Amino acid sequence: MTVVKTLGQFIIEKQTDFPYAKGELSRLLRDIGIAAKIVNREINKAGLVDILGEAGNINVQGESQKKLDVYANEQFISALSVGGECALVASEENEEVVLLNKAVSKNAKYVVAIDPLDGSSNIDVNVAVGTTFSIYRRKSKEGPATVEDILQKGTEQVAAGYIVYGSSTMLVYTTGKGVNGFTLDPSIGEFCLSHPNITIPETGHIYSINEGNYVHFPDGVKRYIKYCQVEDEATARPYTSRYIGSMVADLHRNLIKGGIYIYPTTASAPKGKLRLVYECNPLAFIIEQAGGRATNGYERILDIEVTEIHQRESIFIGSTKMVLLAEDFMAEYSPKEILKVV
Ligand code: AHM
Repeated sequence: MTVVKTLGQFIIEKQTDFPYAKGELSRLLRDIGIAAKIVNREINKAGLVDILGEAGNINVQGESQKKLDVYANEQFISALSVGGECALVASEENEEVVLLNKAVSKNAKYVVAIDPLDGSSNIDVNVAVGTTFSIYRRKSKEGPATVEDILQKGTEQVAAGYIVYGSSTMLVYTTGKGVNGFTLDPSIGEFCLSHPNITIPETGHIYSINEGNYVHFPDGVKRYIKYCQVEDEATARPYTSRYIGSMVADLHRNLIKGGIYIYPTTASAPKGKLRLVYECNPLAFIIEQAGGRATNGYERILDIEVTEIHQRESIFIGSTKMVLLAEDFMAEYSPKEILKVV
């Protein structure tokens, strides 16, 4: 008989990894899992938009349709609010941090950063999208939580994860003791452990970058891309180029198969496009826990000072050997001092 372990069972089992745990973090993770299932249900209906009505329209039940990223934001915030373990949320969808239901969360120890629906433009064309989240212990001990509570380096993350809504829906998370992946079984409505102890291959044959921006890339990145494209039997080059344009999906594939994902600085995004707090940091934590590496080409993502919630950063993330080599190209052709002067 096949033994199925659900996300809920797994979280409770793993609570013993933390001898003084009172179950708060477990409940928080469970709340995120619940919201993910609701969001997944709605994403699966996205193709029916012509039948059910576009976002902004009134649907057949007389309810107004919401854009999915707004819907996802509301679902995650409401699950965290009702759960009561989270004091404050920083979301891609909200300019300012959101203080949660004070009555429920007044003793809450945690704060959460989230991108509720990353790569949302892909929804219209039935391509995978994702959610990323980071959990921190709040810094203040009393009173209402403030933005300062979440302005913490990635190294301070207590847990982080992502959900990829793809050909199947998966939730992958870490609490700093390895990485585990759960696939949603729609027939029972549960995330089931499908990928225990995920490790990323030390090297791979996939590079993921939006090459349309090539002309604007730093020289180090241009040279690294050319390196990936050169024929060389010993290193199995040329590598394969794969870019979905949905960071979670690109990262998830590279995590399983081995590869590198790069979103460097460009002319239109001089500090990089992706957001440090709710995109780069959670994914960097996961990839490091899986044995990979995540930097901005020079320094470790998790060590970067956080000064504002929507801060942008460039990222080189994936299989350790590939990221290290890309960093060598950066050091040689785009040394940090030169970039600063430009
Ligand atoms: P979004 O928050 O507007 O969805 O942007 C984030 C996404 C990432 O998921 C993806 O990797 C990247 O932006 C793609 O950007 P580009 O279209 O510039 O390649």
